[in-house]
Amino acid sequence: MRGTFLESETRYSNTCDFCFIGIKCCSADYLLGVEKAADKIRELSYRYANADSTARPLKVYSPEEGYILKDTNLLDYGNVEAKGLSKLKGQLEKMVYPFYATPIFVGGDHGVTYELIKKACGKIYKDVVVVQFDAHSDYIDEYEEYPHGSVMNEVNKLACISKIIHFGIRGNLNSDPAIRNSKKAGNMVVPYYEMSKLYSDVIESIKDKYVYITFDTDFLNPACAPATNCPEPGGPNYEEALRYLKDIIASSKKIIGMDFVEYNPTCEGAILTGTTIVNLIMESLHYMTKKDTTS
Ligand SMILES: [Mn+2]
Repeated sequence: MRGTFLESETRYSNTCDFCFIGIKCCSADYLLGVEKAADKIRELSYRYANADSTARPLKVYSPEEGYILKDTNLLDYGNVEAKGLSKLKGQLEKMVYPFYATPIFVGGDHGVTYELIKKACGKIYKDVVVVQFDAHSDYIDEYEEYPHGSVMNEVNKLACISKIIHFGIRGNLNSDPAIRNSKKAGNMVVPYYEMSKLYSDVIESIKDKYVYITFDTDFLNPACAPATNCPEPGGPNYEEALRYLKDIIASSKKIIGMDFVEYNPTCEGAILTGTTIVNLIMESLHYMTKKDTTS
């Protein structure tokens, strides 16, 4: 259907494995623009949709992996729209998507992730490990003032969550007390400069676990993803990000949900950044589908 992610269907079917859900929500005025992310991602995904206007099977071809999405059953749920986080909470509580589908939430600043994780866990999943791809720990203690910078602090209080892995943090906007508090709470801090050293520990700690992946755009090197509110110099490129996603998806018991946040299409470099995210989503869908069909 025109205008959806990869022209996918919007109607429910019992074969739907993944649900693309747009989050039109911005938690603070100084972050405005992120509520436009989901629709921009849909628009940019159009070039990968089938040229013959069929929704399925998706004929996205990669020289390395072949037809990556031919067995992927994806539904575009549409948007959840809310002015502020308390409204988002209400909207998500009302929202019903197929319980057997893995939600792929797209849009918003990082503040939205708390409600998204609650929704993805529902009453079903416990002992969930959150892998946070991010340049910042987002573990400061000021929820009211900086909801997107303290969101992981809140996530840590959720009963369904057993551990957070702050993956790839770097740059000079991090906070020493935040990192210390998170470690004290039993979480794992993986700075970018130690990623190769700690990588096997990361993979080990998610092995056979339910995992939720939250992907902040600023995790990526701004060379491939500049359109975000808090870009940080340096950091992983696209291929590195793909490898991490691939390994984490393969080692987990199941990915119970993903979100892609902090993309601001009103910033410079919106097409490049959005196209990078479209491809991260497509590849993640591919890795998850492959895992389902081989395990
Ligand atoms: Mn973040």
